[in-house]
Amino acid sequence: MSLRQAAEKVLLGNWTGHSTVPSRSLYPHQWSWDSAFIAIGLRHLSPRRAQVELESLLGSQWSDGRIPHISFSPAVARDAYFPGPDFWQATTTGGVETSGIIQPPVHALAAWLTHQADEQESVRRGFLPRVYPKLVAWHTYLRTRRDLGGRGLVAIVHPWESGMDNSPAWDAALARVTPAPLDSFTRRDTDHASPGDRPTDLDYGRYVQLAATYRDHAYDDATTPFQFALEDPAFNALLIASEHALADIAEALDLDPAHHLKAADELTAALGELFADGLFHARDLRGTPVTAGTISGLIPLIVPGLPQAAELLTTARGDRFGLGRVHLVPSYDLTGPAFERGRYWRGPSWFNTAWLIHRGLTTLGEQQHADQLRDDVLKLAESTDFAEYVDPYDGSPRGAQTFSWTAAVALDLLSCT
Ligand code: 2M8
Repeated sequence: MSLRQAAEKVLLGNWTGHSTVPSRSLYPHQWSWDSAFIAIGLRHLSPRRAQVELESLLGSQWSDGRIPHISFSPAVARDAYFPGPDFWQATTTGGVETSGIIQPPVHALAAWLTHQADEQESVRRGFLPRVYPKLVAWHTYLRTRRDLGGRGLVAIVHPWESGMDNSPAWDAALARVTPAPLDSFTRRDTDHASPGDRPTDLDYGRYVQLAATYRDHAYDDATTPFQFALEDPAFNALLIASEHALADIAEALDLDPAHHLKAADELTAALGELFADGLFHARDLRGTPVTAGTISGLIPLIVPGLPQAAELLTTARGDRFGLGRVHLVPSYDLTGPAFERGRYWRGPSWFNTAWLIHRGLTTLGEQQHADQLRDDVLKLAESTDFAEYVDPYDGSPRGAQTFSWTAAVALDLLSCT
């Protein structure tokens, strides 16, 4: 079977009829940023399905504009994943059970790429006119309700909102949180993945505590006493890339793109304040400066016209991230004190972040680095049976296998020859 056929098989196997689960075992519902990456790959298999994937996710959007990080499937046992719907207690006006937190805004970018895959089919189905207002409402939620620092950047209020749950960048902020008692919940993730690769019980207790506090304040951003509030470089960089995509969508709809370009410029200027010593760093709105260097700090490479791009590229190629010398791009500084080659977001390399860095390198005209990264993604997707993530030193598989976004980004990069 060719790599293309194998990747398609994974996406077909994880398709539920209107959306795709990240993994049948570990993550049996629809995840927000996973769906965006999945659509980017799915558009090569079926542009129509890619549209349906994004539209089904937007079907779980809240009336305040937020896109929740999980949209729960009623067909799956309520306790198959923890925290499940009974924990979050959040149901949309349309009756969809969801979580209450969010994930990085890759959606407008995914919608624009999906449209471009088959413009005729997109126009015939009225795809852009339907999704554009919802994507605008999503960005408006982020830029108004989530500018908790008042500096024009979006803040995350839970490590899960970054998509990089266990990153060392959150360690100091998390240490301030009193964990929920370990006997008050039952983890499900360690039934499916090696406990040594996953967050510790102590960290899980803190995740549960932060989510419960938000829930107990009805997910109200104005009144919740957020113990954890940080401006994350990747989250904001993805919002900028998505504002550029909204400008493209607006133009395709004969609307004025100017306010999206203005938003992108304002966010890019504000993001610049997070740059120090060759890398972007998260800003802790409740604590001291974050010094941990993570892949999040490199992801601004995807921002068109980024003033710091050349310095960032030097950091990516240096010893801390070893671009071209280790597998993909490690999630955390290889020389950092918290580095662990196998543990969740504390060192191993992910395929979705490699796709983002590849896009940045391509835009910058760094074709040799981009091609090398692409070849590594394709080789590892095949050798690991589409692993969730890999050891950056030997490329061995970690976490779940037949993982959807791994198949999706491989399918997308296969088409960039
Ligand atoms: C991981 O996050 C979930 C919580 O959302 C978990 O650990 O249970 C992260 O890798 C996240 O980025 C991803 O979206 C999710 C599903 O693939 O799994």
